[in-house]
Amino acid sequence: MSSAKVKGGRSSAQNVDSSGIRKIHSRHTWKLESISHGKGQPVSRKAVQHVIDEVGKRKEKFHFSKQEIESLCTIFRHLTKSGDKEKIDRNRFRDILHNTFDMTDDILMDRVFKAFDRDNDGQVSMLEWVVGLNTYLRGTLDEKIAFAFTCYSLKGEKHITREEIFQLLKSSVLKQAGDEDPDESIKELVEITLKKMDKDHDNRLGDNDFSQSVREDPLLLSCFGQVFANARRKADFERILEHMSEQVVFGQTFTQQQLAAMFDY
Ligand SMILES: [Ca+2]
Ligand SMILES: [Ca+2]
Repeated sequence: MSSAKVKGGRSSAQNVDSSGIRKIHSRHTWKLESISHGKGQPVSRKAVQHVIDEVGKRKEKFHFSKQEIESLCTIFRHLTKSGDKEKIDRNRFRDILHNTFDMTDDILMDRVFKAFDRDNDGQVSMLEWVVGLNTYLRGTLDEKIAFAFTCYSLKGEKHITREEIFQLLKSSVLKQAGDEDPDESIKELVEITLKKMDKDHDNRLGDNDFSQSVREDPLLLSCFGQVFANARRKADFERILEHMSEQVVFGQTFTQQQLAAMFDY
């Protein structure tokens, strides 16, 4: 994608027909007109440096470059909607998961929120945003297995119970239903799932059961519903990130208008 396409004002932005930036808004209203100019604060170097330092102290492997982390911080600052807010609350985070990554299941969006909210203060900080996206967007299979398992174990315990499997399957299966008695067919599905995945036969899924099953059949990573970005929206987001990070390398930053065009909803 050429930077010229994105740098222009409203009219040239509307002409963009093949860039990721245009695509990410394909299903939403293009809101450049409604931007109040100068709203929000640009992310400070100090804040970005803090995130980069903290990320450097963590044990897990990091899949973002420094430029990309800076871009993620810029996006975060924009998403908080107002310069004085330091964090994203649960409702706002769910909006972001829905609008940016096409997630739809309320229960699972809540679980993804909880997986991001590492310190459990009910909000996602800039650091938690970057650390969460590291797995959510770019995690290795191992990291994704651990993330999905955390999301699926609804009570946050170390196993997924039969009831939880029922609840999760009910929530994802109902959307395509038409069945006379959906509960009955879901119960059957629970038994099939346990038979396939409960490797140690204790009538629930531990992280080992889950991990072993997903290794045998990677499609099982999302067996209880969507906990990662929709593939197309992930690619859109990655394109934006790539473009922003190129600009960072050349010492430029995205303007509020450009960010608003991508993320205002
Ligand atoms: Ca938090
Ligand atoms: Ca088990």
